[in-house]
Amino acid sequence: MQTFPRALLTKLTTLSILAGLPGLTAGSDLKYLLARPDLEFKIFQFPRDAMPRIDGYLCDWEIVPDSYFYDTSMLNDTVDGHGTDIDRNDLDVRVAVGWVKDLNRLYFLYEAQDDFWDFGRFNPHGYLNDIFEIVVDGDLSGGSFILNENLLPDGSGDRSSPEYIENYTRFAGNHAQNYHIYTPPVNNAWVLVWGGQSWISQFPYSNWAYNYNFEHGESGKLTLEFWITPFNHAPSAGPEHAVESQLKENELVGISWSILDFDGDKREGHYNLAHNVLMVRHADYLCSFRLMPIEPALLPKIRAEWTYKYVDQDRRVVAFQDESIGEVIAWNWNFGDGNTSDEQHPIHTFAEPNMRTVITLEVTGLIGNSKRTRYWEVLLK
Ligand SMILES: [Ca+2]
Ligand SMILES: [Ca+2]
Ligand SMILES: [Ca+2]
Repeated sequence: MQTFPRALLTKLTTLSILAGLPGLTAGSDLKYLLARPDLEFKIFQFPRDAMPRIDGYLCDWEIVPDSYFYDTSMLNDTVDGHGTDIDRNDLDVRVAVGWVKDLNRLYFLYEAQDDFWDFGRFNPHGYLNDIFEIVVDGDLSGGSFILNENLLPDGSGDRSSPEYIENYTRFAGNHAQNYHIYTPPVNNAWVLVWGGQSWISQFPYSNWAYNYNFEHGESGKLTLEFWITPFNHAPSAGPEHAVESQLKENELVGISWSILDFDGDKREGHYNLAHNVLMVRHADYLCSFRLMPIEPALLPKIRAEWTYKYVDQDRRVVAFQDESIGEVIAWNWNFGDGNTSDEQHPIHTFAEPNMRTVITLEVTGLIGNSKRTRYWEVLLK
């Protein structure tokens, strides 16, 4: 495998975004640039007719198999010294990530049992809350995305310096995004976006709902359901200047989460999935998550589907693409002009102009047939 220096790779990614090229913008299996390269995590694909409703109720996650849930055993406290020896009476969590094909959204389910829910006030550390923090790098660009005071050109570490503010405003969170999610928010926003693009926490770029029944200081179980939109470029200038990450089936995105458990006046733990807390500021330390196809059990046994593209609309040459679901053993296309084809993906030239074509694909599988006709869609000049 050819390896690129990280800086070059980031530059190549930027260039391919600018050029509108596929390849490095998404879909590369660059796992060697990520944390825990021995593991691949899965993102569940919801069928379109079973998208989660963001209401805090989890009935729509019941179709998600257990293999998509990542629990406390996947975490490591690399900050407060617990390592992987996590007391589940102190904190016990379960997380799943989902997506819907052709929507650039990542859905999250977060369930947590905490012995002391800390929220709605400032504690002596200056932190607000129990926090569920996620970082998403939709195109695996990698690289530092939150500027640290130690990385300032002048090394001053002064967060009020013009250089720091300029760098932070221009670059923090642009090519990977960090969400500090308050679990739960009470008198504050639902999330602190760590960077200049707070607009990504607003609808229609995200949406969220909680379900819990406890007060500050009590124990209990919290459920949080939300989605976010990943961006290859999310500038502080606003969404009209942004570039969404295009989520594609079977491709990888970088994700990690960390959980900051405050129990009263002290932090009990700072657990993270990447097993490296650099994940909170640097996208080289995220885990690889694959955008999975729909689970076969959720698909119809057989369903005819097809799309088309004009090869040459003036010459009436049309390419047909079979997108049927299920195990198909035979295709039968009827082009409505007296011609048929038994190819899977035929290219057909129509002899006559026709604004009212009626085209049918019938597929045959081992367990039955399915037919899909489209009326007046393929326009022949
Ligand atoms: Ca729901
Ligand atoms: Ca706790
Ligand atoms: Ca807590």
